[in-house]
Amino acid sequence: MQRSYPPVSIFGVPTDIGASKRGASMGPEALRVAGLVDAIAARGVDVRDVGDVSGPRNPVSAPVDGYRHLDEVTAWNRSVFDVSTRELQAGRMPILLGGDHCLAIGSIAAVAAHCRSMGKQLRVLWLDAHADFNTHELTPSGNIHGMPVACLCGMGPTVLTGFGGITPAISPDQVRQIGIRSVDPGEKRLVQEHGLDIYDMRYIDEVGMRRAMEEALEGMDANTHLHVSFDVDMLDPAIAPGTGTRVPGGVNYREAQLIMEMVADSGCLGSLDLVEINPALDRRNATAKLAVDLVESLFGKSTLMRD
Ligand code: B3U
Ligand code: MN
Ligand code: MN
Repeated sequence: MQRSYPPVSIFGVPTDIGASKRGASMGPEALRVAGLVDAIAARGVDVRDVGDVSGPRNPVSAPVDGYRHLDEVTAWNRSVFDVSTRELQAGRMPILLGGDHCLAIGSIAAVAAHCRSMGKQLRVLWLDAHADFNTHELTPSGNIHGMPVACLCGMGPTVLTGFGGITPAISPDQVRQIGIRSVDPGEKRLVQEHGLDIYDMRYIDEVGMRRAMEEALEGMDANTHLHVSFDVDMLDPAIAPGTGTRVPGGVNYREAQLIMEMVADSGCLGSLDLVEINPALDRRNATAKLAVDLVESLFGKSTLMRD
């Protein structure tokens, strides 16, 4: 099926400010070198690379009150929020090239505000090995890339929960998480308390990716904006070694393709984060190349007769 997509704006956010391992700051260039822009253009999409957002350097400091680099994380997310908002208002689909996953706070807050102003429903598909639902009290690391979903749901410092003027930006019932296999003990309790809809690896093993995705996408319609937040550590480290917090037993190549194809079939894709690629840990840019391959499927490229 030939689908039409809105024009796309790609922007890089070269920082690893929310992580403790360095290197995700090189992610945007790795994705460009792997041919992301041409791959999307080849799908017949009007795509523009609007360049990189800038922000403070990484001071590599210890957590304070449970947060590492809170001021810097706030500054980067403010810029992400502004660029995402600008592109959405121009009628373009923002694609954020991270950078670490803390940046989803700004991008999803922008999408949520935009959906409110347009009267659209928002669904967030969170592809990750981790639930990213920690708070400053629960976190084992102080790393804010382990907290974005909680911040978006209103649990976090006011500087990170207020983007877009409405707190919380989203509610847990708008989120579906796929690929989860590493949740900290306190985080697990919070996830359960808030009823987060998690399709963990055990569930995927038991029922298969097709059914998991059908359930995750259930209830969407033509008025739904689907935001995909893709942390590459969802993928099995055997195929995606270039990421900072590798967890064995992840999503395999075929399952990942199916996720992207089913999102494409929904016709609802409205925005995307591509985060946590760490070229310093990669093998010959394999993880960025795989991400580009998967993005092609997200934009409707499929095998055989379907595209
Ligand atoms: N849950 C752990 C590990 C983690 C979360 N997200 C990433 N790593 N990338 C934490 O530090 O919060
Ligand atoms: Mn993540
Ligand atoms: Mn992760």
